[in-house]
Amino acid sequence: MELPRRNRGDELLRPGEMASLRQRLRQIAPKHDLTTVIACAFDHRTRMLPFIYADTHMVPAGVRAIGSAMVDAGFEKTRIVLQQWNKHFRPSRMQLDGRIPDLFMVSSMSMHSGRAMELMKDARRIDPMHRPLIIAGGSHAVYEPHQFFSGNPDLPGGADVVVTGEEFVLLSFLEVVLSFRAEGESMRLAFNRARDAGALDGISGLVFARGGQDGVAEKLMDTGIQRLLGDLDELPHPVLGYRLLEPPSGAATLGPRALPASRIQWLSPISSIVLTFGCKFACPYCPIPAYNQRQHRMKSGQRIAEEMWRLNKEYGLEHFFGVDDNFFNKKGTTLEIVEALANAEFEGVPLREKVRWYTEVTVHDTLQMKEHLPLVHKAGCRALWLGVEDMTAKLVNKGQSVDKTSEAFRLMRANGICPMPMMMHHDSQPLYSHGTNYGLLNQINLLRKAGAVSMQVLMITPAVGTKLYEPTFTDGMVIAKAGGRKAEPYMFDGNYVVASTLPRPWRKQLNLLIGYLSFYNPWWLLMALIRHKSRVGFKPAIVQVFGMMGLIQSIRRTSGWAIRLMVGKIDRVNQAPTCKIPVRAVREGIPSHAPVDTPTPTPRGRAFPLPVAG
Ligand code: B12
Ligand code: SF4
Repeated sequence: MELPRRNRGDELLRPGEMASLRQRLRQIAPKHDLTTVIACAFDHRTRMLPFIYADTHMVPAGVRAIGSAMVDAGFEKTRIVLQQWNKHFRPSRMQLDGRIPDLFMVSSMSMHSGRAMELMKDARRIDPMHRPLIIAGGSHAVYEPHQFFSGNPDLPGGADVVVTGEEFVLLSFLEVVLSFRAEGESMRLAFNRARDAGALDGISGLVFARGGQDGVAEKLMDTGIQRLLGDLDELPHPVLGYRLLEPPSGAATLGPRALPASRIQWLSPISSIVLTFGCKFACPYCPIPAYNQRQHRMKSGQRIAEEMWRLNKEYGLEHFFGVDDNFFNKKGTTLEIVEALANAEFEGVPLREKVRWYTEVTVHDTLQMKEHLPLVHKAGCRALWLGVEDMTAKLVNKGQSVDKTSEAFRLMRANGICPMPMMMHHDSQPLYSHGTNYGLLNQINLLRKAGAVSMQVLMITPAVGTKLYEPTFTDGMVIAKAGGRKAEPYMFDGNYVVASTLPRPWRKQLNLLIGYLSFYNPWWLLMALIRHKSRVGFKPAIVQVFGMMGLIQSIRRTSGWAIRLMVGKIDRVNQAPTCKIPVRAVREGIPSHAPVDTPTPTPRGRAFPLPVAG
């Protein structure tokens, strides 16, 4: 089920709304002297191809954005802890500025949600008088906020409140809670009073518990879908978040100081950066268009240039990864940004001499931009990731075909931009097909010939927040257990075969590895070295080295699962995860974030199942 959309015309915040909220908070912040720890949940068992380097060498933009928003609003005493770098961090032992923090925030993707729950459980070991207010956010919170709560009195835990939106929702929440906070009072007590007074009901983008004892939710209140920030120039500056990082360590506690600016570029040589959000396509396995409520949101070219320049100047960052869903989505907007980047100059130095950037696009839109690719290169772009999925467009059609993909790749290479295809493997695709382009190896071969520099192959997996999510379960495809091993959340990352109608899907698991092996191997490393005089230079060779290292991890991590799929008993489920805790919308109607079949008490307390949407 996709996230519902707000009423037409009411999807976005009013211009200036975010800027004035930031301003108001700055006025009240000095009275409150809050300390905050923001943890990024990360499960190290997910470390393999195709994300093996980016997962730990690019500080996630989500926690940085929340950190930037806190500092910008005047709450300077904030620290960001990455489980990527601080595997043994224990919230129950954290101290910041000599005291237990007022706020403990956790950001998580769905596949890291097991770790996120452990972090919150550990934070709840702090004695109740001093325990911080626990706030969860990030993409898991957006789609399955109920999973951050417990309804089981024997296993209390989870968050006090879940933010299902972005910076604006968090800052609005803090503004209201602080307006209830008496001097010296804990944020948790202030939150309880604000919630019980109904003061949080008007903030769209929250889920919190009502009733029950601490850590055990009797029912959940859903305040609805957030309004999105349309003009991304109103966001706090990303330079602020980098100052808050906890240095990597094996300790359970926090260090006395944040990571010095001089070490940032060594630990996080790639910087993710928000440029645009949204995509005009509507692929049924993708939650992005619905999350963005079909809006295309952007920063101005000038703002992007200034951000890159400042991040480069303050931290030496040279490589930027745009977190775009489809950067070439709207030609006019794209041209405005790339022209600004190509022409930007600071302190007499052209920006393009200082920075390189990379992002995600589609084949269709790359061809629309073909005459502008020299400008895109001039602006500093050196690689583009493209969701090719299936070159024959049998799985999904977003304007790609063998000829169009090959043409787009050749044009990119000719302009010094590395094409980085992302493929999807599925039940009906064979490993190899005679005389057609349908097989996985056939397509990988075609992509390599067309100039692909890297290769990503993921197995199609049920993605929460999509039209295909529930049907994948009800069709009986989703594997709950194989050979006695449970398919845990961290395995729903596309690298494990966890959804298939085949009786023995181990072949699919093996196909993924064979696909990678056909692309990343010593032979193609040698070829890449021999051909280094092309416009993309040594980049393909460097990618081959990382690819082979990642492949070793992929083999190590997924072979055991392949064997279980081959010889073990496979148990499948035919119902999508539901929420046992009743969820209620603060206003009339169906709660926006409740999964299908969740009990939803009406304002009069009657329970009825949700209709299947989408
Ligand atoms: C960059 C990226 C990556 C990078 C991450 C590298 C890094 N270290 O940053 C790489 C390439 C490694 C990656 C890999 C994967 N990714 Co990815 N990725 C993205 C992408 C494109 C951008 C993320 C980002 O930085 N966004 C910008 C920031 C500012 O937004 P944000 O993270 O959403 O945070 C905002 C809010 O969520 C909120 N928020 C976030 N945290 C918190 C915390 C608190 C307390 C609060 C209050 C609010 C809050 O406020 C933030 C500011 O607005 C998103 C899609 C997207 N456009 O967001 C997908 C996305 C995060 N990826 C996704 C997935 C599924 C994956 C993979 C499993 C691959 C796959 N099958 O697609 C792997 C997992 C790898 C791993 N081991 O972790 C999904 C996650 C879905 C989910 N339910 O969790 C997303 C959302 C794409 C999608 N399908 O919708 N990914
Ligand atoms: S083109 Fe990419 S971002 Fe757009 S809907 Fe399809 S998968 Fe999602």
